[in-house]
Amino acid sequence: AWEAIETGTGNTVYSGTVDLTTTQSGSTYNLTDGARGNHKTYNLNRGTSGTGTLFSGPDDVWGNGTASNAESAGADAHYGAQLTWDYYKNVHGRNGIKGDGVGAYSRVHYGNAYVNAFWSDSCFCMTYGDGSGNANPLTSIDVAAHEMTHGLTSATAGLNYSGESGGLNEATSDIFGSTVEFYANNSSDVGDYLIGEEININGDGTPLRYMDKPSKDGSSKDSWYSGIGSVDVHYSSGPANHFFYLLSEGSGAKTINGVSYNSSTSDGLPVTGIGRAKAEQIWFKALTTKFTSTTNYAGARTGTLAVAGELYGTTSAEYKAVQDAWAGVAVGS
Ligand code: ASN
Ligand code: ZN
Ligand code: CA
Repeated sequence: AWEAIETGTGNTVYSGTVDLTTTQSGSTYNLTDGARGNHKTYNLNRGTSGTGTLFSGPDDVWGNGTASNAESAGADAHYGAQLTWDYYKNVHGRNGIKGDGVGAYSRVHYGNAYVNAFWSDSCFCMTYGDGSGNANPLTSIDVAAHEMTHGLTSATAGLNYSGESGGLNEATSDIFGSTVEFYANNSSDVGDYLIGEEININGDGTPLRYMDKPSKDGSSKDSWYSGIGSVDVHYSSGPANHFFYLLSEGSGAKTINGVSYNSSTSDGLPVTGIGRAKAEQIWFKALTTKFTSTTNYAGARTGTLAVAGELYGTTSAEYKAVQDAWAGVAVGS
């Protein structure tokens, strides 16, 4: 059968009605993104292995906006992968996770009431559970971008997933989870410095993580300390998430897209932000040209300062902001 790249309609759980890039094969439409390395979205239908079935059907409309329709979470996952691909291509000049234009794939409806999502290097794919009660699939934009970014980190710096490098790996996924959500600029799902605020994983509407003040989640660390390498990587990520917030937005109180933040520093000194657009360039370039599998917090400081020097010069406001933001999370020289 002949194949054509099409623009379908996704009625997502979290992002309203969106355009999805799909493929038409004969009289069948598939959730295969022909414009982005043929990234595919599969329905595991509660299975936990293999790929289940590729979402396909006689029309190019996917889901109905509620999680009770099996296609809806597929539409979210397809959209999140599409946005993340576009973000890396348009903002950072990277063509796909490995930079080779080849797509990965997504699997939704993993297991029964599975309350997590994950990236796997072995399948080069990301997987989403439906959440408890199957009401809140873990398919929001920030979660999708978080998981896909694990693939990027693996393909670049290769930050080991334990100790301080593990915290930096997790923070990289949160940082780009946030920046992709801002990039989406979707009216149903505006950007913020919160992770997982839409999936209601805590049951009380609170997010999984807060980048302006990581300790608000009850477990994450706001600042570096010797020994932080022995806490869970989802909590030792705190200082790097906090660094990224301070570098982007500066210290103090601020409201962005209706969300209020208040970020303080461990040294009590103010930080003047340089804006997210510069901060994300610095982190991406450090990740892809300076960080290695064993980079720790001190190394992240050295790497981001080196990049700030290359991009803006060592006497620039940007360079000073990188110094000040690291000092604000107790990572010193
Ligand atoms: N959602 C988690 C993550 O991406 C899954 C995990 O802990 N492996 O980090
Ligand atoms: Zn993660
Ligand atoms: Ca978010």
